[in-house]
Amino acid sequence: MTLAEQLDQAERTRTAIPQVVSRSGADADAAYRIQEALVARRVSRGERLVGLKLGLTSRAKMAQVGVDQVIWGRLTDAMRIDDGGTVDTGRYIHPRVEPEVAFRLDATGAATAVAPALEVIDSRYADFKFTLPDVIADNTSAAGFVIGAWQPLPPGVDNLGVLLEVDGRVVQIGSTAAILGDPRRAVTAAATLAASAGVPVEDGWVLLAGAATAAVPLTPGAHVRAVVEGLGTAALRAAS
Ligand code: 0L1
Ligand code: MG
Repeated sequence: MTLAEQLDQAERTRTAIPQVVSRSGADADAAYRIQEALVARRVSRGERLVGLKLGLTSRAKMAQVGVDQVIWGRLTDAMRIDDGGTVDTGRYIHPRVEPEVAFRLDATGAATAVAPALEVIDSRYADFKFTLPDVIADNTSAAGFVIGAWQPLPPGVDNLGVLLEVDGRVVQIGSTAAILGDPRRAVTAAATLAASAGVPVEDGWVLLAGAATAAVPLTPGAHVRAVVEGLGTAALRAAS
């Protein structure tokens, strides 16, 4: 089996695997090619590319997983969860959830709107442990996302308070400043990364700019909400 097939199978069977990509000697460039092949398998099964994500854009996230570079991945329609919708954690291996800011992009890669968001991440590696090439090949742990109501772009989004609530209790506090210093930098970074990878951005694509805090485990029955100052909320419920 190729490395992309092993990651695909891990996701589909909800079975964690060892760090096969770094063990193969793949570097970051090779890992992005594996990611492309992995997502192509999803597309060949009928999923549609709907956007991009940046990962590890904050120090909190880098410290949480011990990898210190910004990385990017691909979002498909199958990962979308309605705002306020319910998700079955049985779809995942060991899911975590984190509060984000999302941008809607036009075909030039420019942002046309902004929204509060939640990202569900789920490493396909045992114990959520990986190196840089492993996590890149694993499509940056992408698993699910919720977008709150789109808002017109305000003059600044660089220092908005962010809360992550679980069952009405605040479990993480952060600021959008944690996302590359200003989440708008994610828009520029994503346009550059997509162009260098030959990925044409489509009008209406979503960009998950990155998390404002560390991620927390997504457990059955949990009601999770991201609150972003001035932008509103994005929420999901994990089925019990
Ligand atoms: O969206 C993210 O920041 C996740 C990147 C991959 C690392 C992780 O699984 O936490
Ligand atoms: Mg994220």
